[in-house]
Amino acid sequence: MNVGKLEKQEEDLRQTPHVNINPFTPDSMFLHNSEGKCRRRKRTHWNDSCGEDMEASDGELENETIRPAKRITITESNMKSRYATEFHELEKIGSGEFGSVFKCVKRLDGCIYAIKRSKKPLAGSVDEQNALREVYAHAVLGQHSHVVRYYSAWAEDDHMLIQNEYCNGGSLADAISENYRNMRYFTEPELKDLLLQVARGLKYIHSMSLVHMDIKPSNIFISRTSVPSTTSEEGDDDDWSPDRVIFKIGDLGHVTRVSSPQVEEGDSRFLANEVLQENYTHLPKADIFALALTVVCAAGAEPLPSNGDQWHEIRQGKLPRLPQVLSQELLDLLKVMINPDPEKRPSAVALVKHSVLLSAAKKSAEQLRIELNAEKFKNSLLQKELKKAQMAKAAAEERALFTDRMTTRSTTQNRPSRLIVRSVSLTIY
Ligand code: 809
Repeated sequence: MNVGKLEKQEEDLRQTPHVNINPFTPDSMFLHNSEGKCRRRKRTHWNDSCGEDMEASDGELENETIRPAKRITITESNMKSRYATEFHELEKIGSGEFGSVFKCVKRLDGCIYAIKRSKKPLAGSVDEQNALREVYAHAVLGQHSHVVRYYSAWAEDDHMLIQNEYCNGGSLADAISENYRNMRYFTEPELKDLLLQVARGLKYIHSMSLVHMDIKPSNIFISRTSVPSTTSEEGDDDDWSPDRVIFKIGDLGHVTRVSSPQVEEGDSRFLANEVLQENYTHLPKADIFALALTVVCAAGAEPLPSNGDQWHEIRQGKLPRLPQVLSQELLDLLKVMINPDPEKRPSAVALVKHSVLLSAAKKSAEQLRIELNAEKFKNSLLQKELKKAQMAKAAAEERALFTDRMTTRSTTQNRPSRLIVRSVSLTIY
């Protein structure tokens, strides 16, 4: 190799920014050949498939050669504590092996976020890879109404932090526990709505050639939004129709690619047998299996087994016993979703247009119509107010003009008329 060429390569390397390659972006998929080996390739753009506020997203880095070998690990930021500087901690909303989750308000924008703070994993460890996967997945799964939104991630103080959308209704697991205490269960329409909404989130995740791999009630978060009622003619602020419940898929720590996946098994209570057997040929259907059992939990089933005979019975396609009567069509749908043969389970695409869920789909369309009507109503009130204000202003001007005319008539001939001055200025205008 000649010296000039070597120098050129070194210069190229010096100028190449150290930026991680998100393995979940459609672009990076091309970087993996069929054997899953990484190839070097000129990249035409950076992270254009990520959502907004991605810190490594930099439109100025076009046509750069990527350096996959030199990966940026989760390193400590040089800031003192971004967490303390930028956020005000309101309360702890969860803790476990993974670390703690806090409800925080961002000082700058005044908005509330959920921030997970966990011990920084060892550089190069499996834990670090998982943590990075969570961030990569969030970055790609930018904005969908049924996937918890990601805002930022950073490392400091031997910890790593991830800032996500805050869902004000807690987790589905919380809602199920609360129901259990009150001897109440999700009703059939509520179960269909849950199934439809999570299936919509999964359809989106699967459409990006990714799989969640840890669908369960504690990873589904709830956002409650109130919409103003259309019934009140006065547009009374206190008149709100019941909450609209939105289910969102969260905790993307197990997300992996459909092809050449790196599978980190999720919770065994929701784990499909083929995944346990390390057969990864139909991973999206493992999410469908877990979704069926999630709905079963919401329907009031006893806590699911993590192993043993009952665990195997469920994997043979037997639904756990439920304390309420559900329609045969819904039971049949849940049953086919846990079919031992993953190919027989419906895809997320099939689920979102399934006839059994049509009523729920109609209801959510109806809900959207209600919200639209409420907005239209507010808009028409504002239009009326605006018209009133414009008319009042015109009347005031008319009155002023009239008063001016009266004043002018009563002035002496040799003084310039104020009316004329005014009309001149109006003409010039
Ligand atoms: O609202 C949340 N968004 C999250 O990403 C998240 C949230 C919660 C909540 C909701 C409270 O109303 C409770 N816990 C325990 C949450 C955990 C998370 C979360 C999960 C985060 Cl911030 C990162 C990774 C996994």
